[in-house]
Amino acid sequence: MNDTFLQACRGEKTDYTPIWIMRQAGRYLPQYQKVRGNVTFLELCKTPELCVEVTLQPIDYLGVDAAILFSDILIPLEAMGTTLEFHEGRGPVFPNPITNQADLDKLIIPDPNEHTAFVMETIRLLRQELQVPLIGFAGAPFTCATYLIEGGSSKVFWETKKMMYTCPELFHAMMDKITRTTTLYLQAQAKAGAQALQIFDSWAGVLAPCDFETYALPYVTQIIADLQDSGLPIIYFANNGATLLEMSESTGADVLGLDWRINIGDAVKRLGRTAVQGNLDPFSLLLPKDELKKRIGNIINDARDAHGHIFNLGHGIHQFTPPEQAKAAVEYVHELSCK
Ligand code: 1CP
Repeated sequence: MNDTFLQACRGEKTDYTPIWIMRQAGRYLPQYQKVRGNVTFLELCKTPELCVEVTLQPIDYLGVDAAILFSDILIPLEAMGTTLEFHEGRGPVFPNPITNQADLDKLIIPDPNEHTAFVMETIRLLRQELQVPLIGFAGAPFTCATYLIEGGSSKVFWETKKMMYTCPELFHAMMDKITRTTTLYLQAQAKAGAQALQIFDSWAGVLAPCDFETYALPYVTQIIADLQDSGLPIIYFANNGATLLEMSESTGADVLGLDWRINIGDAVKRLGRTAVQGNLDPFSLLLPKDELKKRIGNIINDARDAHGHIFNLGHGIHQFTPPEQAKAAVEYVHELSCK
């Protein structure tokens, strides 16, 4: 069993820097496209045998040091009683966005073992197959809320901020419901066999620091406090969150995910004993191999004083990335960090 990733999460010394790649199972891999050719994305997410297959694809091909459950942050939101659709080329759509208290009252706090049994089954099956640790995950409440309020992806988050500023009670009530759902969902993943848990706050960076503190931070902090009993390392990734670093650390997360907009060494200097994960720009995978290798070496060197470093991209791998560039990146991380 390779548990270098878990050692780094705990801030222990490792023989080399472990790496996994955000969104490592997905559209850039022809193996994934083949599976996806026969089913819709939601069918894939709800079929444990297929989820196992696509989770394992990058482990075998890339040689990464951790697996991440194949699912989506929107799955537990559908379990709350919303309608979720994926439109080809447009992404996720919630045709009935939450606009008022009556909409919110219709949402339930689902029993994860009943309403998302397929996720727990995928985790149990994966644990029988894997030789590397398995990361479970969920979206952070703020990021989840944006999809429910906007009715899908957004660029400016008009409806979300409108609700925050003009109907704060409704916004907070909604965050509370998502928070309770997320805590139960992650606790169930831990019980099913996940060995680390990552909370994705993909849109945290659209908030002013004072708004992050009021509208997002307390809910992530609550979830992490309620997960302490699981004993698992918790990774919090606030995308575009360089200005939110100290507040992100205050959540009590064991590891902070970093995007590429900050120098990883500067981030380490601002943190206490929290481990870091990141932070190569996903588009750097397009660089010629010698330049890619140099960048990877710089990140490893800049992170040398970290209390645990897990190499990763600063955000998800782009769907048109040549897979062999990702494979080369994994090899370079292992080679350059080997002590
Ligand atoms: O067409 C397809 O096959 C669907 C593409 C796809 C995939 C492969 C989506 C749609 N989700 C996923 C899987 C997924 N999503 C994983 C597991 C794969 C892995 O990491 O190996 C994970 C961890 C996620 C998490 C996720 N989903 C996030 C957080 C991470 C991030 O990238 O910021 C977010 C924001 C989503 C929402 C989502 N899922 C899919 C789309 C197109 C979107 C919308 C993104 C947006 O609003 O811009």
